[in-house]
Amino acid sequence: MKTLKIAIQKSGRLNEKSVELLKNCGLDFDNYKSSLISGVSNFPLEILFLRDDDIPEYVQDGIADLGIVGENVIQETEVEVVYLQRLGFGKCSLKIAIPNSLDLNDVTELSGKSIATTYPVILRKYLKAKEINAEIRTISGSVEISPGLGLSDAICDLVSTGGTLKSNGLKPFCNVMSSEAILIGKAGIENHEHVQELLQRVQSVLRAKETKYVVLNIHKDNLNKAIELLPGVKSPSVVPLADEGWVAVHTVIPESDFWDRINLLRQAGAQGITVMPIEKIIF
Ligand code: PRT
Ligand code: ZN
Repeated sequence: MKTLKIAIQKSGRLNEKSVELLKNCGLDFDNYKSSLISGVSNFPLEILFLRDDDIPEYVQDGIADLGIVGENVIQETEVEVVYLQRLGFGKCSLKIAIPNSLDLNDVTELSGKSIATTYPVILRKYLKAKEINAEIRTISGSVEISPGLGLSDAICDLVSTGGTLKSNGLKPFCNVMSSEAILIGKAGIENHEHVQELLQRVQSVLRAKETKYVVLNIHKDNLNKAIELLPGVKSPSVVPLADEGWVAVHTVIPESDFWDRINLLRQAGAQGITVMPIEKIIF
């Protein structure tokens, strides 16, 4: 069967996490910054290192079978690819921001204003859907300085911490889209045997990230109360301790409500709670 190709960002915000994800999937490859392509020694896959802007089209056209890229770039390039998996990193929002001195209350008040952006396609669709008649000024970078230079009234740009907006005297006004890194594939590739294998590995790594492995000691009298607080993969393992009145409980807990559950377990009498990261969860 032919060797698959996956395109990831060569350098930039998504490179490190993309490489880490693929390595956590057990793929063995060299991550030389100088090379454009790297073979995986233990899986029929080659890794292409590209500019992120090129990845969606390369995947659509079949030059790469798979790709990891921000949803903002996928939407802006209007390609036809399949979303195989949201990856949970590279999270940001595409926002319209306005100068601190500008007082607008409703998005419709953007009508008649000019908005600088490197995302004209997404912005045009957003403005159309809201029936806002604003002028889009497409520029190639440093969008945040354009109101200060008198080039536009507002901007539409990616925001993560909000620090860039703040240091340029801008404030977020409305959310155009939320984005994160996505594993995409060429149409139809989702049925490929090796893609399914890779996808399963990716999902097991993501699942493990969302959960913690927990071991705790509890008196037998309080065991049922504790079990009710533990979802577990199926049901928790209960192991007898040398002290006959006590047991150790082994389970996994979702990261999302981790501290709430731990506090409830302590109130239920749990002691010696040990928490460990999980590498993979395979169903
Ligand atoms: O060289 P190449 O073309 O491959 O990379 P690039 O420079 O075009 O992209 P890069 O590496 O900056 O970003 C890659 C992807 O990371 C983006 O397409 C997004 O999907 C995602 N991402 C997540 C971000 C941000 N967060 C982000 N904060 N991309 C850009 N920014 C920029 C934003 O444009 C603004 O200039 O960071 C600034 C704002 O950050 P805060 O933290 O000050 O709000
Ligand atoms: Zn780019």
